Amino acid sequence: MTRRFLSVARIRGRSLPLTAALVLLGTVACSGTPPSPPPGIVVRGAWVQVAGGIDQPAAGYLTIDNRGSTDDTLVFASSPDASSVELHETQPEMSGMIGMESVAQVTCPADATVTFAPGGYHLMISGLSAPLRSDDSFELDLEFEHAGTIVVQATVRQV
Ligand SMILES: [Cu+2]
Repeated sequence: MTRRFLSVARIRGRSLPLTAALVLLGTVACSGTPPSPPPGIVVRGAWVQVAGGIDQPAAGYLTIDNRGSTDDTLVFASSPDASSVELHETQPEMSGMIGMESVAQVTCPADATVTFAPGGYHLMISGLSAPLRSDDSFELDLEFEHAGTIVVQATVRQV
C-alpha cells in the first residue's frame, strides 16, 4: 500500500517538473512575443570605420528600423570606449565639396527605416580610449526619446 503510493508519487514527482517546465516555457515564449516596452526601434548592421589611430575620429554607421506605430527620435549617442559620439550628417555643398554638420537629433518615423551610411548620417566618434582593429566590437549606446537607451555592438572595419 505504502510502496504503491510511493511509486505513484515518484512517477508524479517525475512528471510534474516536466509539466512545470513546459508550462514555464510556454509562458516565457508567450510573454516574449509582446514585450512590455514597445518593440518599435530595432538597430541592426552597426559598424565602425576606423581610418587611423586613437587620435583620429572614427565613423559609425547603422540602420534603425522603427517598427512601431509612433515616431521616435535618436537624441543622443555615446560609447564607454570614446570620449564623444556626435550625430553628424554629410551635406553635399553647392560647390560640390562634401561637408558635414552636427545634428541635434535624428527623427525615426513610424514604420520606416533610417540609414546611417557613408555620404549621409553617421556617428562621429572621437577620443577613442584604445586602438580599434578590424573585427573588434565597439559598443554604441543610442538614446531614443521613447525607446530609451539601446546598446549595440558595432563591428570595426579598418580602411
Ligand atoms: Cu562627421
